[in-house]
Amino acid sequence: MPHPSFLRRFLAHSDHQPALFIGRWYSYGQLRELGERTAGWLREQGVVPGDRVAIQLDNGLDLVAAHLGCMALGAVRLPLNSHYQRAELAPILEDAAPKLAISRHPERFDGLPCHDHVGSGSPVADWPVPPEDITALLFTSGTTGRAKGAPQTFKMWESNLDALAERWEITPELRLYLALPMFHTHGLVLGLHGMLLAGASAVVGERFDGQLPPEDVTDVYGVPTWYRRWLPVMGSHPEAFRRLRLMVSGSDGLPAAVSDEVFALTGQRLLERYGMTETVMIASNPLKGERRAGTVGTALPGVDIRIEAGEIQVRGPSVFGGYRPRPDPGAFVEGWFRTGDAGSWDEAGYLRITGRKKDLVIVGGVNVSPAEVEELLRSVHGVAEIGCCGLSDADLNEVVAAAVVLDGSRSEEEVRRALGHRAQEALSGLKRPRHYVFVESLPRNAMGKLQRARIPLELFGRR
Ligand code: MCA
Ligand code: AMP
Repeated sequence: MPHPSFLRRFLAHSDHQPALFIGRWYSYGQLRELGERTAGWLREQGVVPGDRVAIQLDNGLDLVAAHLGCMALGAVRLPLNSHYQRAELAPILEDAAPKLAISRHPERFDGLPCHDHVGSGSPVADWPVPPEDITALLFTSGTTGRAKGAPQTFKMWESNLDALAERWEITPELRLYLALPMFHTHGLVLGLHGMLLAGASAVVGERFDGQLPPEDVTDVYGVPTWYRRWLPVMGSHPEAFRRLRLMVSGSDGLPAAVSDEVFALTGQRLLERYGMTETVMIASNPLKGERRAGTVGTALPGVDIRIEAGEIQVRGPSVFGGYRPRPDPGAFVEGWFRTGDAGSWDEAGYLRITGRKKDLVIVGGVNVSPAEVEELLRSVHGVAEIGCCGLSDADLNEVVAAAVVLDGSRSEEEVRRALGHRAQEALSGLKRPRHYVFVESLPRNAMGKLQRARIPLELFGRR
């Protein structure tokens, strides 16, 4: 079977070239062999091309092996946030129906065969085009509360990664510091696949630890929270950042003050870009031209952007084909994907993100659906109604806050404690409300629909 050029290009890099540092260096040849042996093991577990394989792992060799194994076999990766608890995983597993899971937490995967490590089998070196070219299914927080599956094709990724490579001048000489979790587009597609497609290399970090970036990296991809947390070490070790070729910020709005402080300390202007799981990257500031703080730059080559009634809409070869298995008829209008982000063009033709038309809270670069949090906390005894929103936060940009109406059966203190316990057991850390307020009623419109956008000012007295 012919390989799509995405796979062909990955397979063509010279065997001895360094690819990833994960405790030690792995060359491209070693990565391919790792993938082929993992594919053999997956086949022994009954996985066939087109089957979904759930991967709930932190950055590390097993995660990379699982991804490459699926590619070598033609299976579909189902990357899952490694922090997700059983209640957050259940609807995703129901929709994606994976054949098996790989996770250090088998107790989160009721009834599904779950392995806590990746195994090794006799090599399978097919690297086929997966059915419909779908190589991964990425679930993204829906505004409805239920995460939505966005199928990812090699074609989407290749066109987008080539556009980024052109805009950011990505060459095989580059070395990325890759500590973003490889279960989101940012770390998985731009980080891992962006480097492996270009024949470049990456030093994999298990997570962002606020320490200096490794000495031999040239590029860093991060979220605003990273750069904010890095400010003290930028002050004490500016040369460790000054020597970098490129520092990219994305996934969440970069406050101008952070951008300016980084610049003052290191002489580096963070390059901000904008993307979404459904579209991969949409717009970016330039590598060499003016990087305008407060904007996300201009459309990437091949991407069309329009602003309709204040909403950013996108089309082009890197935009996905629609949610699965639950299509959302409102996701596209006249062939344009509706991002739910509000935007405008500035005087230089750069895109500015001015707000969100969707009910979404972004915590440390991680999307949180307030509706999902409400759904998981509503059943706590003593709660009559609950409404969640985002409140600004000096570390994570935003955190989740909850306004609660009591039903009178328990005291405020008891309900507060019970909500804390429930959040601890049902929600991953960044989704847990950090602020609670107890109120008589929630803001609703004439139809009785909860108006989350009014909660911050009306019930917490701040944004
Ligand atoms: C940490 N926690 C999480 C996550 N990471 N919960 C859910 N999802 C996560 N990804 C938990 C911690 O375990 C902890 O829980 C609690 O949240 C907060 O602890 P904290 O110490 O502040 O967290 P941390 O471990 O330091 O991590 C914060 C972080 C990290 C450095 C901001 O989450 C991070 O690197 N985020 C980047 C996210 C990202 O890649 N976003 C891209 C998606 P406990 O209290 O139980 O210990 S958006 C995307 O892909 C689009 C396409 C785009 O434009 O890029
Ligand atoms: P996700 O669904 O996880 O792919 O997150 C996509 C969302 O992250 C977008 O719809 C935006 O709301 C937000 N986002 C990504 N990059 C930026 C950015 N540079 N500035 C502001 N918001 C961003």
